[in-house]
Amino acid sequence: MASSKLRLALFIICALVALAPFPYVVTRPTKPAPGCACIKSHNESASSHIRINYQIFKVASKTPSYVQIVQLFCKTGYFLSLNDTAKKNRIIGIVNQSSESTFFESQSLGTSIVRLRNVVSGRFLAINSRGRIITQAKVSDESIFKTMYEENYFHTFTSHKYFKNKRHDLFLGIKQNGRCKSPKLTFPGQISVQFILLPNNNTEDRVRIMTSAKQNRVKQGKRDMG
Ligand SMILES: *[C@@H]1O[C@H](CO)[C@@H](O)[C@H](O)[C@H]1NC(C)=O
Ligand SMILES: *[C@@H]1O[C@H](CO)[C@@H](O)[C@H](O)[C@H]1NC(C)=O
Ligand SMILES: *[C@@H]1O[C@H](CO)[C@@H](O)[C@H](O)[C@H]1NC(C)=O
Ligand SMILES: CC(=O)N[C@H]1CO[C@H](CO)[C@@H](O)[C@@H]1O
Repeated sequence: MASSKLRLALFIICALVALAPFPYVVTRPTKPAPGCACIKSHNESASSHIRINYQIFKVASKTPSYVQIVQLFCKTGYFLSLNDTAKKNRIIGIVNQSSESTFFESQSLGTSIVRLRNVVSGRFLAINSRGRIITQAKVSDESIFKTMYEENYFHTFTSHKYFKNKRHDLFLGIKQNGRCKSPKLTFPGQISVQFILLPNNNTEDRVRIMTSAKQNRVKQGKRDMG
């Protein structure tokens, strides 16, 4: 009698052990990211989906083969512009076509591969590893864009280094309110990502812009030194 009770007890214990999931697998809490503010980390998970296009290293030529001064007019009605007095969101859309801040050097690095350098400030347009539009003082991989010629004279510009799902899906764009569109929220075919390139053929204009740009950079240099 006693031994059958013992056997039953053993059986129950064995069954429990066999059926119980490994507690350390199930109950181990997910590790919090080191030093994270939780709200931030929630949205930063979006940036972890940004991937690198390893073909970037095929961009052989680092010196542009061809340079042209252009203005980029977005289908939403704005000229791409760099406001270098603003600390954040330097890239904006403005409607004043005469503003010198709308002139960009389009530096060709190969077929459909360009850098866009704002003439007055000398800064390069770029998309960073978090999928945001930024500007940079120095040349880097992040300022390389692939440009595609779409129908009806429109061009698009996508990050050559980073992508979300498939290569070249982070577009430069200006929203209906003149602000930059987050490249992570862009899709081909949206009107906000389509630009007409207006080449500036006026030599006098060009010289004037370049001169004022140089003076600006000298001033900036002095400011940085002092
Ligand atoms: C540029 O930025 C400055 C400082 O934020 C702002 O006062 C000015 O209105 C901006 N210019 C344009 C054209 O948005
Ligand atoms: C447009 O930009 C030019 C050159 O910076 C400036 O002289 C003109 O006043 C601006 N026009 C408007 C409407 O802001
Ligand atoms: C500027 O030059 C391009 C080619 O170099 C030409 O197609 C275009 O018509 C010219 N634009 C103006 C306004 O002269
Ligand atoms: C807390 C926070 O900033 N949430 C935002 C995360 O990003 C999405 C869009 O990707 C926004 O809609 C949320 O407001």
